[in-house]
Amino acid sequence: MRSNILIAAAAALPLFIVHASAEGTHGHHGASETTENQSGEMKHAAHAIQAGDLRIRDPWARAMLPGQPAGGGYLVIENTGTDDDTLVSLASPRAGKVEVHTMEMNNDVMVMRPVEGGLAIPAGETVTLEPGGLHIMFMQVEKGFQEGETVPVTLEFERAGKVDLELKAGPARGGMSHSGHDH
Ligand SMILES: [Cu+2]
Repeated sequence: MRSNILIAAAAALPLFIVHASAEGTHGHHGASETTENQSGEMKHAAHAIQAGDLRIRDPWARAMLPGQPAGGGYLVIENTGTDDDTLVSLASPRAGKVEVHTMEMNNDVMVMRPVEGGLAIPAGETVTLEPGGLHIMFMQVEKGFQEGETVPVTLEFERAGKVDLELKAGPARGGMSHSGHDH
């Protein structure tokens, strides 16, 4: 699984993460978005939002550390219909700018880039935004997300239209409270 390869690669390297955005490049050191435990301990209220043919579930955001200017958000989008859709834009009152980013290794550097032209949600497929891979990036965040609070975000899809969601802020990076598979 591709994201696991990225995680493994990231764990083995001193990380330097670069946001390659349209407004220029800003980078930050640290394990941003890459150290999430992938084994699924992060359980969320099993609620899903239906918008047209799209089923959106497991929305959550990462609580942010003091001084952290950008935060990650994650969710799963399932297209149960027969028409492709596209996530064309995102907005949140908590962030000056919200984008969908890809994350990949490029010459030992973890690079995040905005998805150009919108994020395709093909008919019959499920697109997962998760730590280490595709993610929602909240940028220009004035007040960092605190664990336990909810972060409103509006997704706009080409076909399904606007969908309002709340992302519950989970533990900050490095502060994962789960320590095993046993609940
Ligand atoms: Cu990002």
